[in-house]
Amino acid sequence: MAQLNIENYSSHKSANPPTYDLSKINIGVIHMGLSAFHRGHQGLYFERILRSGNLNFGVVGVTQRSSDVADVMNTQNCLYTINEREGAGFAPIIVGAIRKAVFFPHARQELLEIARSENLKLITLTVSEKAYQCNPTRDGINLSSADVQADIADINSLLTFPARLLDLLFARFESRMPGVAVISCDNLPTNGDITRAVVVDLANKQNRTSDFLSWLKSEIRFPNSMVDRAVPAITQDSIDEFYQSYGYEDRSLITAEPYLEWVIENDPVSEYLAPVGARFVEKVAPYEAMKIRVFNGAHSALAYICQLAEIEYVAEGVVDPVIGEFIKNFQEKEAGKSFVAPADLDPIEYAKIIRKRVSNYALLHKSLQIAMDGSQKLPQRIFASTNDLVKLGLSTDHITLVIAAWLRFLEVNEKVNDPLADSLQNLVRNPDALQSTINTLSFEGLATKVDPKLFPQIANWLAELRTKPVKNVLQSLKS
Ligand code: CS2
Repeated sequence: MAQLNIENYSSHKSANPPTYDLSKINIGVIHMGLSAFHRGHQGLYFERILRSGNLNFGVVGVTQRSSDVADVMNTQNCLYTINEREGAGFAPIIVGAIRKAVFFPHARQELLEIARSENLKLITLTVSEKAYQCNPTRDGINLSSADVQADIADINSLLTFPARLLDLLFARFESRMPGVAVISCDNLPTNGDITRAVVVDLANKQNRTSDFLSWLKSEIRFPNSMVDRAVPAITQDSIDEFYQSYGYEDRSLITAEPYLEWVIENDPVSEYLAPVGARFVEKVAPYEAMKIRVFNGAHSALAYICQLAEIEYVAEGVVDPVIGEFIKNFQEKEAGKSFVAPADLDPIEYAKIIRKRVSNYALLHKSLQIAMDGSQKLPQRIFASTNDLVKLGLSTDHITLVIAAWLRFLEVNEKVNDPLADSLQNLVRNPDALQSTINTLSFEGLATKVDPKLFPQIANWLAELRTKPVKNVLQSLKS
């Protein structure tokens, strides 16, 4: 099988290859967390800038916990394809924007050089919700390989992403280069403010000089941002299917929905990103609330319900009459009413578009993938809305059932992919549904606590889910 690489990419005309000169690209962006989401989302914005003729927006993608993704990308000179899929349609584009893919502990010196360079404009992040909790023993990596021995003293103090980010920013400070924007692209409300807080907090803990601290506060911008595009994990079947149609193998293939959105708080980088489709606004918070509560909240709700109903893909769940109706009511009657919507958007219309997007079966978005890391996602996707509904005196019938579905998911699965899985699964496995609810939802590791007034309602749903098929429980709500 011919694998995509620098020698052959331009011959794959039907996959829309770059026509700019790859050798002339300068690195202008450091991206931490080389996820599929980054490649399918921000990677496309940077590609559009390059295609518009500005070759100063090459990206160095940094992996954090293992070199795996970088290794695969390096077997194809970091070229990869984004294949937009809807129905039977394929719309590929070969992306050249990522010019380097490296593993932080192996490439620290090179990254420090880039951090000091004049052309650096932006540091972007997709490090996932849990990374902002900064637990070095959990997020760290095992550094025993010989090639990092020389750097080991420094690297040992550089296990978390804030420590690494601070390391890069300090190099920039020392080189007296102008500040840059650091843009978090993780699904967290006020993601920019949180990033600033963890970095400044760490700088204080490390007793950094007051000069550096004031430079950090005045020169480094942390605009909040809202990102949107479904980019599921790729499967070998999709890679094979793509090969059959396009005649080359892409081991770094990305399948994505056609929808693409990036809303960023006003920042000088709008000069480059606005012309390629990013939206700049004064306040991101209302857009973020809408996206996280009405889209991601529904996504998580579907994920747990599908898991309990043994439905593999969320697209199958959302078109099921019983589950689809439940999700619609969850969005329209509860999640969509829990916050003040952006002035230019109607939550009901928005929710309808989301259900349509989620029903895109060609994405093969697995309910199990979305169900992972629930303890890191539900606080902002579900618990915050729940508490706001209580404050507003509105119905919580659907949202409490979603919380119970998560508890049941934790309870019945032997292995759950979640940093708090061990503790939570231990707590939830209590025959008394109320005790199980109280113990699990009061666990100290959860960033937001659900209002205890709702524990009996959640426990009732949990008791129902313990004895009846999930769809029967959803139906009982309807009648
Ligand atoms: C999903 C998101 O995996 C998940 O938790 O809810 O990745 C979702 O697909 C994106 O946020 C859509 O923008």
